[in-house]
Amino acid sequence: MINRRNLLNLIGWGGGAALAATTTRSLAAADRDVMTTTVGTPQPWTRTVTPNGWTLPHRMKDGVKEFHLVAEEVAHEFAPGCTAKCWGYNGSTPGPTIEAVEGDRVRIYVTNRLPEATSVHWHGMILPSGMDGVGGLSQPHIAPGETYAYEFTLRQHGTHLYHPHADEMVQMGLGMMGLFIIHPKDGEEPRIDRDYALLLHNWALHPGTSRPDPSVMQEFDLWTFNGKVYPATAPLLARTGERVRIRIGNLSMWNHPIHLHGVVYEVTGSDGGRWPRAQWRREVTEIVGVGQCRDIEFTAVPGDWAFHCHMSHHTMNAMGHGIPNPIGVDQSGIEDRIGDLLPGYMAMGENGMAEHGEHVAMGMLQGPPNTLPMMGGEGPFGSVGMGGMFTVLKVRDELPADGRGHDQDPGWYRNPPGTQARRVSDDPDFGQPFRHGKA
Ligand SMILES: [Cu+2]
Repeated sequence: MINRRNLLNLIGWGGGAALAATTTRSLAAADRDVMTTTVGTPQPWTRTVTPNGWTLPHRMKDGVKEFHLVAEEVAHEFAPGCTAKCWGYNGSTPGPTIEAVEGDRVRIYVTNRLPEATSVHWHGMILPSGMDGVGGLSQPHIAPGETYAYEFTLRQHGTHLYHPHADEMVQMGLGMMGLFIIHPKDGEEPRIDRDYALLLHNWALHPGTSRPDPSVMQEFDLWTFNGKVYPATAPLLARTGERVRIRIGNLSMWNHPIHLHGVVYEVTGSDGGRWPRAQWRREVTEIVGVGQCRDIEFTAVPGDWAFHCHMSHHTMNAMGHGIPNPIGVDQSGIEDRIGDLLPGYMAMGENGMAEHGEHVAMGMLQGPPNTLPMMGGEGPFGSVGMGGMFTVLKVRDELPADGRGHDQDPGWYRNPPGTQARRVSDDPDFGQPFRHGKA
């Protein structure tokens, strides 16, 4: 029987990795089939989908699941119009998601194709000290050109991470990190219909440059879900009534309050696995601290729902720092006077900053090369005015059932009659609202 798993075994790692990179979405959609046909009985857990990312193929060897990571430089696109020379694994940042099951014995080869030494730490995992991947402490560093093998048994389940513990300011600042998902071997109730995983990161990719600056500590330019900024972040799809889990890991330099519209979700797990029910919390915003993982679950309700970090600067692209604040400042005449020195100068920001995005979209403003507008993304009713850590959860009645159709973007939601905000007047004096201090 040819299925995804033994197909990948047949073609080996190299071909498998290339195949996975090009057909991630269709493989993800087919995962559930594979898991049921491979072992004869349905797996009691649901495979994880990594939006904008991919899952690392493995092969079985003498009962051990073998994976192979390659640390290397990658050409990465944050969104069309903005690329950078980053570091990652197997051709991408974040690296591919490693997915396994509690009880598995795993052997993970790490080949170093970087110009400096590295190591891989398995973040949050219970393992022998010598497999913990701290260069110099638990092992010699992996020199350029060398391959090391890590081998251990997975004694837990949950949302975990991997990243270097060698020159980590540089290596993580340039994008070396990935998700490591371990499913519970006995399954979980209630069962998850769609399981998504997102890794949070920040990048000091200064306007006009193409190499992230690893020395920056706070003032980042780009904030990403799985290495993408909105509008390049893939929407998360679900069918009405499905139980959805979103796993969120954070290896950035900031804590991120992650907010979902449309539902009150439950925070149900972390690196520590799916928590006992009594520990679940009902929230609409959950801080995912640096080095933490959080799982949220909810029942999908139809609509287009914003899913984003609630730090307002984290839903912006190409942040400018230290610029003067012109809000409410009369700039009349300034344009002509500065225009003599700087042809094409536009005095903006007097009424807020939304016009920046509009002007860029209209082609009136040309930013530095390789630099995204501060905010972007067109919705069905105009500019969404956001970038960065933002995406849309799209829930529809008509999506395929059973967790399928992760790649079938249904377009924008059509609000049923009577359920959409509408204009009732364009007169500022409309109505008799009470306003503090006004007669
Ligand atoms: Cu944030």
